Amino acid sequence: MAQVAIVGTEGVGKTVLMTMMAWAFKRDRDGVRMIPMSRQTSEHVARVWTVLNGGDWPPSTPQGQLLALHWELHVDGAPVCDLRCLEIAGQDFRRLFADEEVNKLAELPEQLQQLAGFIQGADVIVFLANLRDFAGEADAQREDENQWAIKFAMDWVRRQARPRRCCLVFTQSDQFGELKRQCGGWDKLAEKYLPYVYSAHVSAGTVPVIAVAAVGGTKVVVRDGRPLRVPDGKWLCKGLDKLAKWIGESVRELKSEVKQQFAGAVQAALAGANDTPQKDAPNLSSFETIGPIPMGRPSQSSAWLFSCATAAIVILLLGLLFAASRKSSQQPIPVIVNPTPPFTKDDGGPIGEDNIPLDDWWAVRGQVRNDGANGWVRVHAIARCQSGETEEKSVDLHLMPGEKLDFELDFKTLWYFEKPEVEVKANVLR
Ligand SMILES: Nc1nc2c(ncn2[C@@H]2O[C@H](COP(=O)(O)OP(=O)(O)O)[C@@H](O)[C@H]2O)c(=O)[nH]1
Ligand SMILES: [Mg+2]
Repeated sequence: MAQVAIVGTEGVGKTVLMTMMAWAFKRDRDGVRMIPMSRQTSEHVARVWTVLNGGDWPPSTPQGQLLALHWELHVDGAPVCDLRCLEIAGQDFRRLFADEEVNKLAELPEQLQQLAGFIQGADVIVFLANLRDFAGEADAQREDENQWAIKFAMDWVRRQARPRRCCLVFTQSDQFGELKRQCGGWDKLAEKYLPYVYSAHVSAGTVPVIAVAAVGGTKVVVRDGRPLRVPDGKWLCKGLDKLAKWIGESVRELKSEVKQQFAGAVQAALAGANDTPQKDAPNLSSFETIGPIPMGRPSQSSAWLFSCATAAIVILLLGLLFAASRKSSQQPIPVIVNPTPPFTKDDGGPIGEDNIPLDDWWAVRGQVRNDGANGWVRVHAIARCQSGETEEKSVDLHLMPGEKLDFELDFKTLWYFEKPEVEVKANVLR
């Protein structure tokens, strides 16, 4: 079953959004339904709904606490995907992505590893953002950190080999109607307030922007002599259907993309065009429900040929499985593929003397493929200048069997003019 992850920093509105979605799609609504898959999930929704219905907001999740919510999303009567939301504290999300600690995961606490694994294992990732963290944030550094966390997380997700879908969801949109009108739409708001995310992911049309108002609207009440904005109890929620449908659509598109790739890989294997076709075959592990590859109906006269072809495919697949299982020991077996020679990278920073951008650095890119069991791998590179100066960089990656991930290691302190020699290795982390 395809996996969908819903993530965002603290206060973005995860608890309220998931509760309102679970409540809205508890029964079939326009063909969509969300079925809780754990007692913890249904209990959590009931508890939060009681608080919201009583005209209050749920308490925020304390740092260090990890509550996993899990539903099955059904569209038109059929299960489409597992929908999961981790009730994490946003500090963890920022630490992982804004501070780029995801690059050295093996050294991080269990909880952060779990969060990274959760996002890495998902096929569709919904990134939640509260515009207040961008349009209303007085602290420019915090605003930058919030934006960088989303931008870097999207980069990280989309850098990975298997096909994925991401979307950017503006939560609490009931509060930003006027701002949206002034800017001319949600995409324009993204362009204005999250320019890096917009330029890198939204403008090309690969990441759509969806706005949701989970509680629909709020009213101001006075409690203990202080004005307080609380749900107005009308539940004129907006955007929930759009988000649920986008998720369903994305999963369908991904399934057909994976099917096509898989059919292509089988064809290439049959044609003998590739000596090791299984290495490039897409990872089907998260799409168990895809079913057989459509091959068309054989005519009577071609039935024998069809049976032979089917038998050949079955034998081939069994052979590949057998070979894979023999290879797959208890450890990952990392293989570095396509390491590029170092090239200069310019982030568009200021220009210094001799017209050399001051923020240029050497970058080495490549891919690491796992020919063994599921596990952690450290990609390590040593760059050496002619002057003998060296610099070392590494990144830790979690790889599923057969998975290929891109990596990039940047060397910023080496002298710009001297192109370094770089040696790249990958080792298993225990
Ligand atoms: N106006 C409005 N406020 C919301 C909405 N959802 C959440 N909020 C506000 O955002 C706060 C944080 O929401 P919550 O779901 O607890 O965020 P989480 O930390 O991501 O789980 C709530 O206490 C509300 O004040 C919404 O749909 N509309
Ligand atoms: Mg919460």
